[in-house]
Amino acid sequence: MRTETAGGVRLEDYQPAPYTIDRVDLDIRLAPKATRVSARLSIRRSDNTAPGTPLVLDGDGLKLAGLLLDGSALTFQDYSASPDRLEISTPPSGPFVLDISTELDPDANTKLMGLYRSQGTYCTQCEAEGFRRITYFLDRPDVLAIYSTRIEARKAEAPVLLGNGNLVEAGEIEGTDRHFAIWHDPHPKPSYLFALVAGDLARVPGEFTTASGRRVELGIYVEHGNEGQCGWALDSLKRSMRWDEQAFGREYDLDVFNIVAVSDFNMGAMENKGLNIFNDKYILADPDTATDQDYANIEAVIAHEYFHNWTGNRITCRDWFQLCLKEGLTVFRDQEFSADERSRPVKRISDVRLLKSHQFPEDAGPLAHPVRPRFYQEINNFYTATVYEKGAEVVRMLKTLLGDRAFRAGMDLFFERHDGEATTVEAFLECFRTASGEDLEQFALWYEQAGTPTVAVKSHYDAEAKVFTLSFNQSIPPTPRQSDKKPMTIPVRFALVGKDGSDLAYEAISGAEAKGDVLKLQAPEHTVTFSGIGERPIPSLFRGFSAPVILESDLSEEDYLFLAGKDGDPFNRWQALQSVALSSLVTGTNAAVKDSTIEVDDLLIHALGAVAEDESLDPAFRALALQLPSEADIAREIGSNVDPDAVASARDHLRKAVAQENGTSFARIYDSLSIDGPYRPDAASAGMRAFRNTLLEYLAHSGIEGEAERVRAHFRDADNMTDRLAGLTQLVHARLEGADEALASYYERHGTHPLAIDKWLTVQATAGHPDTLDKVKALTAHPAFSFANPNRLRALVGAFATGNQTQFNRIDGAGFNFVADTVLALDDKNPQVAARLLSAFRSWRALEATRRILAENALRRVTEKPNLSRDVKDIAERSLQ
Ligand code: B3K
Ligand code: ZN
Repeated sequence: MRTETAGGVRLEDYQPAPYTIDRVDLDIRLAPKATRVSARLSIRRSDNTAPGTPLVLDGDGLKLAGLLLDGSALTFQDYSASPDRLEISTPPSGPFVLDISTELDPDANTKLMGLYRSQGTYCTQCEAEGFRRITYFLDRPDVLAIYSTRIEARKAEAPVLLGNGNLVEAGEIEGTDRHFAIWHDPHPKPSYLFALVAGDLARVPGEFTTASGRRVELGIYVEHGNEGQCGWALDSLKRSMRWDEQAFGREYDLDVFNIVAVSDFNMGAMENKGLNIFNDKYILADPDTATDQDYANIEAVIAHEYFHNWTGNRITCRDWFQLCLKEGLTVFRDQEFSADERSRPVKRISDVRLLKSHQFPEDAGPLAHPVRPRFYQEINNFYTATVYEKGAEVVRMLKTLLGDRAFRAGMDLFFERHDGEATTVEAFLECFRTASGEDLEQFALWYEQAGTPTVAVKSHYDAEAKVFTLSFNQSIPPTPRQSDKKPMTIPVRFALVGKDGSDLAYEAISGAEAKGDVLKLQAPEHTVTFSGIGERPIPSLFRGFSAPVILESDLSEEDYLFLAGKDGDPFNRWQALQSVALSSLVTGTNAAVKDSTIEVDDLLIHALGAVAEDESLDPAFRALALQLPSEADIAREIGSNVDPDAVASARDHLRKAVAQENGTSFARIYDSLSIDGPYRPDAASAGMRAFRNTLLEYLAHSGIEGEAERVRAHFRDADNMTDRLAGLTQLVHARLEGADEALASYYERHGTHPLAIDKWLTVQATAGHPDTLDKVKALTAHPAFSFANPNRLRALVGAFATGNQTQFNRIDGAGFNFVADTVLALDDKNPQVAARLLSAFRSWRALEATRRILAENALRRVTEKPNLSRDVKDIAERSLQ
């Protein structure tokens, strides 16, 4: 698949595989330093392949220990083998069997790709190209085979042996201390979905009966002692299984579904067929160590991986350019699941916040790429917010444009037509075209064009003619390798809001296609006219964030504040307040840059106070509405020449002003909020805590006498992690008296729980204080920190790089240098995690000149390392482009 000569892989070079592998029989004899993998591959020539065409299998760092073709040894002229490649020069023209033995050293595998050990447990990670680190293979997603896996290990070392599919046989090997298990997966799958786990693990059992009556045994496997932290994950799994039946008509298709939690994992989780492997962060939860956000994340990730069983596994990707076909779609599905399980508007706001904070900066910087890229150097660098989150937005827009029924019909057709296939974005869209009759040619540009479109809107009301006009203009900025952009199909869900807050009816509409409350923009400019409008309306546009665009509107602050109080769409109420806060924070930043007084906006301050007081609103919503745009949000809005210190000053200033002005009311509301009974992770209780903790943040930064004591008490009296962490964060970030003692007492309580330690590291790494970098450096030597563990590394260095705008972007460049040094030190050991860390530089060009030069120097220094990994090299070079 990889065309090394071209220096990367291109979509237009796609060719079907010259050979097909129908069956894979693996015999894996595990040993920590010398694992023997015997792979029997049943291979045949593809239809259009000329007889005698060489067979080239992928490898990555492999040691060949044996090779037979149809049972006979090959001579040296018949094959060539290197760690990265095995070529059979003239394979038989009919079907044949290749027996390949390789020898692996799982203990030495620090990349955590292929077969490795985590806390003594053998486990695998094969997506995207990890299977080639286990055996030579056509390691590409369009080669679908049926796998049988025999796993053998020392019984004492690995009493539990797990593989994909159903267990067919297990037993002891007489006269030895070893045992085995044979797993068979009847569903053809690509190699990236292969998995095995072997270790001394505890099993938390469950069961589920599918709609058609199949009884499925569920198992969650964790390290001994963690059994009590799996209840929420198991419950989330059962709810996901039911939801997929109800919402999409998708049933589970094996007799077992196992999940294993491991503590060393490069990402969140992996959807291997019938054997999901998870970062333990997305499994383990109890009230004392997990926050409400952790509970919500676990629910979402469990659902996401489970939903991949259909969108990803049964229907997979033809090639890695189609990654969004499984990822964007599956994110959309998990978002919908969480929305149904929780509050839909609150979920939507959270998702949009994530999109804006992660994907918008990516799309605006040097790493911008289309939802479906056309070129890559290293595919692992394309598991991005653009492929996942923007990919999900594209599916959501499809639903908005086609309507619920046609969307579901399109999905049904996709499952019906492509089950068992490795397919493409085009095939996916074709199902919706067939189901709806709509032409989706222009819509498909959402997959092709990178960059966030801007939609500028001007409104005009002619009272005499009773006509209201909206003029739309769309533009898409140039992005790397894409300078000219075509206009896109943009769905605008809208209403014209009258004085009393109701949606006004209109007699006729012209200037753009409209279906119900959705306008379809297709041209660079549209002048949309509404007739029969008896009063000047305030337009509420992009309700529910109906398209991932930047809206530039001519509404005044008063108009926005009106919408913040009256809009029938909760998302736009939130958005309206954010817009006002953002523009006020940009003005404040400009003042801070000039060292002049930062004026505060009284209207905004009162509006925030009113939201806090409004009991008709869901507390979870009030929490979100009260949270000011982040420093990164403000920086993005400013766009260029950003001074992160000025941004932070403006934000701190506004936060303090809001707190002081509303202090009495916030304190009263805080006191009135109490949650009776033991901790429960449901959305309503979590929303209440989020609201109370948001008020606490304001009070902590208010400087009002007595409030520091409130924060100390909040920390001290907390009976759950959500509140304890909120108290700790405010004590540390607001530098209140007692912060150090709180850090020490937290450590004493949670020092043996790695996931709780991660939170302790992150609180310290994200404090916007001048001594933070020194503290972070010192923490890298703390016994609880481990450079080799991705979770610890992300919690400390990752959080510093992405969650601490002022200190990562320090004016002396020390923040950049520290992160660059960490990337360099990590590069040989775990390039994937190193590359991800380096992408924290993605917005460096938007900084003011001094910082910009220092960031560029740090990036250049990274590129100079000899033998730099392909992963890091790709990110560094694209960042500098
Ligand atoms: N499919 C995996 C991600 C694999 C990342 C490989 N670098 C998890 C997920 O998206 O569900
Ligand atoms: Zn996924």
